Amino acid sequence: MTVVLKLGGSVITQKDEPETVDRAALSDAVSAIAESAVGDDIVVVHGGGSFGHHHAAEYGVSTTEGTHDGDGVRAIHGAMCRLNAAVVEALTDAGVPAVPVHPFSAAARDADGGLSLPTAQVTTLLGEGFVPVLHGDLVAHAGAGATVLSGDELVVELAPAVNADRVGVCSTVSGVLDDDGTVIDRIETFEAVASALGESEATDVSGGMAGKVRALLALSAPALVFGPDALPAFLAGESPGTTIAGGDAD
Ligand code: IP8
Repeated sequence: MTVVLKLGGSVITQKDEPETVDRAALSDAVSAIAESAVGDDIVVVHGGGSFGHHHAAEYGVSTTEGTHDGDGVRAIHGAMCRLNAAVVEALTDAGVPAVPVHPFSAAARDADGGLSLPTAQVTTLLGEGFVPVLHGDLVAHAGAGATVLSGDELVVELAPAVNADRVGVCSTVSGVLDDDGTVIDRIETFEAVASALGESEATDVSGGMAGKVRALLALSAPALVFGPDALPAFLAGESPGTTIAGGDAD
């Protein structure tokens, strides 16, 4: 079984404290991964939380608004590398053969925003028994300098590259929520949930749940969106939270 797991930045960091890891939450996530890493091939991707987003806001950088300021690039990428080092270290301490992979060093966007992400490094590391740990980052962007590359975009690129059987998105909410705040059990088409998710978000692949759902529907592997408490269940092969059925090219 090959699994791509995204740990949301707001799950593993303290959102309102710049560059502060939520040690208890990270430790819980790491314990769950350490137990399941024995049997599965796992690629971990983590988001920015109070590391990347804090600096990205300071320099006005987003997935579409870039910067040519080298100080800004170093600040944002450097913060993400520090968070990545903390995640890799925690996994290592738990006995997981985790190794860092930094997307900024390899990926690029063309002038239309199209992402090119070499993945041979990740597939090879996985084949050699490592647990590659990638992170939301900056990416060289033709015509824009450097823009944000979100962990969600990485998940969507990586899942087909590693032939993932399952994709997990561990976020602070317990799934994709309906209008009335109930977790939607299963999503098969975007149309079925568009009104609940809000059309305005639908065009931004990395912003908001609508963009996330749209991108995950395009994968052939099922993707599950769930809260931190459900991570052990997901890694045990259960289906907590919302299952986004793969195969919808919409
Ligand atoms: O939290 C963002 O990654 P995300 C990374 O997955 C940066 O959107 C650099 C802000």
